[in-house]
Amino acid sequence: MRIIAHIDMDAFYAAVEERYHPEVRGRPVVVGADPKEGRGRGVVTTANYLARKYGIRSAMPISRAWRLAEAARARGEPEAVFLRGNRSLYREVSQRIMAILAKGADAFEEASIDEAYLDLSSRADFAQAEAHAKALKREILECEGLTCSVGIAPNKLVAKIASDFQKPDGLTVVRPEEVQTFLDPLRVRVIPGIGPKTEAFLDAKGIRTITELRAVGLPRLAEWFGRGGEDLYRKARGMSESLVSNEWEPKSVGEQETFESDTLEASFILEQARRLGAEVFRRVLAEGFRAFRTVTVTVRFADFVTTSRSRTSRVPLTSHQALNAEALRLLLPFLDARENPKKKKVRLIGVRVEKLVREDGVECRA
Ligand code: TTP
Ligand code: MG
Repeated sequence: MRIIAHIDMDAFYAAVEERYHPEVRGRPVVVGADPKEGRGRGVVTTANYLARKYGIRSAMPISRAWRLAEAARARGEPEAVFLRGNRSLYREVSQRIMAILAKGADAFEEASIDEAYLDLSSRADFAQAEAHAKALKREILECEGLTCSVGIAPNKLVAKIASDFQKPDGLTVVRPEEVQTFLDPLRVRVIPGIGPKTEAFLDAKGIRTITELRAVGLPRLAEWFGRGGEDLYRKARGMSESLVSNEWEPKSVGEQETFESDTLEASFILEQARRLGAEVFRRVLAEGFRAFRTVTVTVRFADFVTTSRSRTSRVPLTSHQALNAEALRLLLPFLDARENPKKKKVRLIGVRVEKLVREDGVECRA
């Protein structure tokens, strides 16, 4: 029998800000773009739980978050603090947390800056695994002053759903015989891989809970989702064999920027692309890689239509000049008739690299 834990930090960036800036502690905190008194562009990166009470959420336009905060203030509720964020600090704190989590696990997988999977199968039973998780939560609170939520289950899929079940500061244990009763009443959206589009599609068919999803036969799911149908069929039953892998590598490094105003001025856009490229390359090196093979450029137009173009080189690219050359080559068609015949203005650009190559020359899984 396998015992897997999934740990996810609570309101991670906002919680780190509260920890390092006592003056914002206890107030609603929003990390993201500059709100500029409601005229700001860009989005919310994360918000603490007090700010979430105002309806503020990750990925929401910062201008909307500002209006929600203003409305709360008008009702006499505490004023929200808007912060730009400090990624290198979050990365540092994350590395210390990962070191705590990795200790004593049979296998460890860093799944993102604030989440990890642990294989605890060598523990005698779920009660032992739960005791281990409680000790980890205590250590993270004592050493870093931060809370997290943990799910413990027979596999990664159910552990991830369980860690989200009682946030913040939660601990949810789902034993093998409890998996189906745990999942059944939940909304289909909790299943990793079901995003807003799939949720809306299923909703239109009257399928809202996992119980309802489980009532749909495999042929019908295959008809709707092709190869993904079988995956969904298994997920609805809490089935997943994927391993906790300590060979995890970040698959991509990227940066994006929303401009102050929409523009089609080539010199400005290319300069921003160079700046993003330099930052991406700096992070590639900082994360222990020496090269990459794929460069992707994303362009969001003023009407929010968003397009990406990628190119993969046969040989590893090892300099920021090479990154810039690729990025500019991919970007230029968006500035003229080739990819932008209507001369739409650009709202945002992004630069990302993938197929990263480690210092020791091993190429990471894409
Ligand atoms: P999450 O774990 O999704 O969110 P969270 O930790 O802020 O809140 P929760 O308590 O619900 O887990 O993401 C972790 C961090 O990653 C988050 O603090 C900010 C960052 N992040 C982004 O940079 N972009 C995004 O789109 C999201 C969702 C998160
Ligand atoms: Mg989190």
